[in-house]
Amino acid sequence: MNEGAKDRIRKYTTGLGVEDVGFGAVSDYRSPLSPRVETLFPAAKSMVVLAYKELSNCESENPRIAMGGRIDSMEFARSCTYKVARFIEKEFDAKAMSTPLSYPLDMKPEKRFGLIAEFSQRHAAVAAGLGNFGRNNLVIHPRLGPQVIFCTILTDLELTPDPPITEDLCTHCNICVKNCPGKALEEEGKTDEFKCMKFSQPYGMGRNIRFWMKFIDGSPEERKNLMLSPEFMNMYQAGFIGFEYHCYKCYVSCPVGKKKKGAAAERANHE
Ligand code: B12
Repeated sequence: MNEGAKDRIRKYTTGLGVEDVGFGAVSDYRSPLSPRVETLFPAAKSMVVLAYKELSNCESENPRIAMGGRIDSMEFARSCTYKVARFIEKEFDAKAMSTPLSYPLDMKPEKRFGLIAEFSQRHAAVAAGLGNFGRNNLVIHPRLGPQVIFCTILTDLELTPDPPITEDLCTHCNICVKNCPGKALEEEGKTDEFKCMKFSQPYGMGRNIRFWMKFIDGSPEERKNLMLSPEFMNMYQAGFIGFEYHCYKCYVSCPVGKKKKGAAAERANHE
């Protein structure tokens, strides 16, 4: 029943176009900062982790094109996650809960104002045998590299965990460290969040706080100008999009999972 259930979930999931799926035991989930899974879903036994390959949009220097691709991936991911969770509930008479792909986040100061998730997707992916941490602090998938986003479904269904990947997938070339415009990866095993966000989310919370501080102290004329500034318009847009990412350098500079140069052209010539 167990392997049969896994096969059926895998077949359904990949049939939706999801790139890969891994199965992990809740008891193997070890996130140093996020709460224990039992506090979210006491009966949870297994994690079904879905891996979604990012489109090549993230390679574009144009931030609208890059973020547009991320929005597409996230919408696709959210819809598939819901479908797979319902499939598990209906087919196996089990309970299934999705976990947030990125937000909502707990904005309390002890959660570093939304920097520590309820559930760490990277640690779940590692436990489900989908990859391991690279020098860029991202989880590298053996076939797809780090350009993957993860989303996990928790279930009370007992599923045999997939074996963890023991091979080090990072080539330790340090290209990600050199390519980070914010110098956020200098310390091994730690992303300096604020240095990262200065480039990855230039219209996020930091900018909002600075903007509104300026607004509070401004004269009526300065306030009017601030409301009509591109800065405000960009913040407005980032607000309705949700988190808006402007930097993908640690993601796209990684050589792992990249197609060999000229492979596409060669394939096209053979068609
Ligand atoms: C908050 C957040 C951020 C914050 C803070 C990042 C951080 N320090 O965790 C900011 C805004 C800076 C950020 C940036 C980015 N993020 Co982000 N982010 C999240 C989010 C919502 C929560 C992460 C969290 O809870 N962190 C707190 C805890 C888990 O971190 P931690 O325990 O301190 O772990 C850190 C270190 O200890 C170390 N670490 C932990 N264990 C181990 C083990 C080993 C062996 C090593 C070497 C390191 C290591 O790595 C972590 C990074 O600093 C997750 C989604 C989610 N729910 O998981 C996405 C997520 C981590 N982000 C993701 C991505 C893609 C990005 C960006 C590329 C932005 C972009 N353009 O998309 C950058 C990459 C920055 C980087 N290289 O680290 C993906 C990662 C996918 C992947 N392949 O790994 C996630 C998983 C979203 C998703 N659903 O796929 N992110």
